[in-house]
Amino acid sequence: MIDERIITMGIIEKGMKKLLDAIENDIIIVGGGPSGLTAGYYLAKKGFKVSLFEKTLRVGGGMPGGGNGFPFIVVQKEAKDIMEEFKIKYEEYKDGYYIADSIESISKLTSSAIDAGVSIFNLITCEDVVLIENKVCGIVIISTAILNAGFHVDPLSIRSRFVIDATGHAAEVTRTLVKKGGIKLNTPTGDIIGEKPMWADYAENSILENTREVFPGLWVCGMAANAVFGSPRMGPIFGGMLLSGREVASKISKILKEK
Ligand code: 48F
Repeated sequence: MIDERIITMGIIEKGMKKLLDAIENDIIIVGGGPSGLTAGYYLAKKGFKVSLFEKTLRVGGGMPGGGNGFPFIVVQKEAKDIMEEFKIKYEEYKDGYYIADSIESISKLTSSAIDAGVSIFNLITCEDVVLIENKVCGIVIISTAILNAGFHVDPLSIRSRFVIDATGHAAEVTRTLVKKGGIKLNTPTGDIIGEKPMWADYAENSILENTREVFPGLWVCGMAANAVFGSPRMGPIFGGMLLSGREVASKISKILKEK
């Protein structure tokens, strides 16, 4: 006989334990798109404790939708080795342009991140940061369902040594910090400069330089990095997202190892 009470107990116990384990982290990643998942994979593989929060029901961000709903992504040759690391199948379309199935791609990024040790939470929104003595030390989280219902319910706070804003075009974490913190970012204007119109080549070439610490404790990667530093968008070419995820992981790993 199947006992519903055991099913309930199992789910509540595991869910509580998972959240309790995420109160203290080396790195918190906000956003489960391609850049956030890639960053999480490389950081967890290095042995760091990583929790990733995604506000929607599923991870994937803009990747599964490919271009205009055609479920394919393009990746340039510079990111081919990352596709291979994740065992994503691809074919060469034209010299230096590779095409992969967008759903396979995001599935493999996700399962590799989980296998490497990233703890992924869906349906949780990061609505604020923990800012102590001018350093971002964590984030403030709330159930997306509660948030969307508009109820007046207080959120919960968790800590980390670094936070990565991988929220894509909206750069939501950085935007909240600027709005509420009254601080200056490490950008030429001290503010979020804002994403520029489409220019794939410039966008993909500037993303690695934009992948950096934008305020003590807060890093940006993926499309959030281009939005914060005022670079263009790039459309359904995803090499930059993978490269930026790996780049932020490598830069943060170096700092944490030196400490
Ligand atoms: O948008 P998204 O895929 O960001 P990315 O990793 O990749 C960008 C590309 O998809 C594409 C592009 C390049 O080809 O231009 O847009 O930079 O994933 C961002 C994820 O963050 C989640 C959001 O639901 C999405 O899945 N997210 C956004 N704000 C929050 C959040 C928040 N406040 N809390 C939690 N998750």
